[in-house]
Amino acid sequence: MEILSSYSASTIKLGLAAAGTAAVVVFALRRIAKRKGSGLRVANYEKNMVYLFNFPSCRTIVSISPFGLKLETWLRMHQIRYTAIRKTYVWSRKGQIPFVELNGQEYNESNLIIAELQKYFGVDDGLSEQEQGLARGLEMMLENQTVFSYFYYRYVEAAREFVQTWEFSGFLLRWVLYRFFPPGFRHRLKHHGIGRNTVPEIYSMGFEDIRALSRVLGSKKFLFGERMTAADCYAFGHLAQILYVPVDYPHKQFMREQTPNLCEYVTRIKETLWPDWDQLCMDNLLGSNN
Ligand SMILES: N[C@@H](CCC(=O)N[C@@H](CS)C(=O)NCC(=O)O)C(=O)O
Repeated sequence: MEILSSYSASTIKLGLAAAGTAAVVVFALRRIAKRKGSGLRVANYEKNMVYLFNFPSCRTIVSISPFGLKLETWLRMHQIRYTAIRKTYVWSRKGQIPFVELNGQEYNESNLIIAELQKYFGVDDGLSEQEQGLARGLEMMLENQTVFSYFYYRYVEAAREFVQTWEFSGFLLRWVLYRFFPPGFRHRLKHHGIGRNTVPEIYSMGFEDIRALSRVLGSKKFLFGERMTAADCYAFGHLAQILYVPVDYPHKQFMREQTPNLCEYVTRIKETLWPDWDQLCMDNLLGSNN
């Protein structure tokens, strides 16, 4: 009897210690996640070089951030000189990635960065006013709804599978993250609004967005014809997450079955602008420039 009670007492102590440690780790992670950058990261910058801060790569995709991938694709499309700094936890002043530094100044929020760089480097997509309106609508659809539809899968339903692809993070961090992501994202998506729907509804909203994009593309080479524009970079940033992150998003199957034109389009953009894709994935796999 005595042995039994001392056994259960030590089990309780062990349980409390484990719960305490987990609480401390989660608290520390939340602090890291919320840490905002201060001051410049690149002191000896080269004039007119864009320093892009992004996540490290995983085995099959250059960036697991759709926003970072979009921005880097846009820089490549305009052949703007940039240096990618693929670090795990470096945040902008607003507490997010991606962000850039240019000539000693930080620019953050990917769409605002593109607008600033468009002005600074004098590049323009040459779209008509009507096309600009459509491009804006597609951008808002992708970044305010589609993204949360497929994020629901990777951060809530398949968090464990998704976090396994983060080879740039240590085992312990991945273990904590896959437990932390589902409740964290459920909460976030509930406040966004999409998370109040049933799971099939959340996915079907994403599918309908993808179908709309496929209809706009039709049989054209790019969304607005023969020439790539910023809208193609937005689309690529998100669709590449669905096709190349090795988790079984229902959106992946939807794209393969229902929107083959979009699958070919993603391959076309990757082959045109990212000939070094596989090499970059391997080079940065372990966050080698962390
Ligand atoms: N609207 C932002 C979204 C950026 C974003 O959500 N970045 C994620 C990584 S993919 C992030 O920094 N998350 C940390 C956070 O939101 O606290 C943009 O386009 O730059």
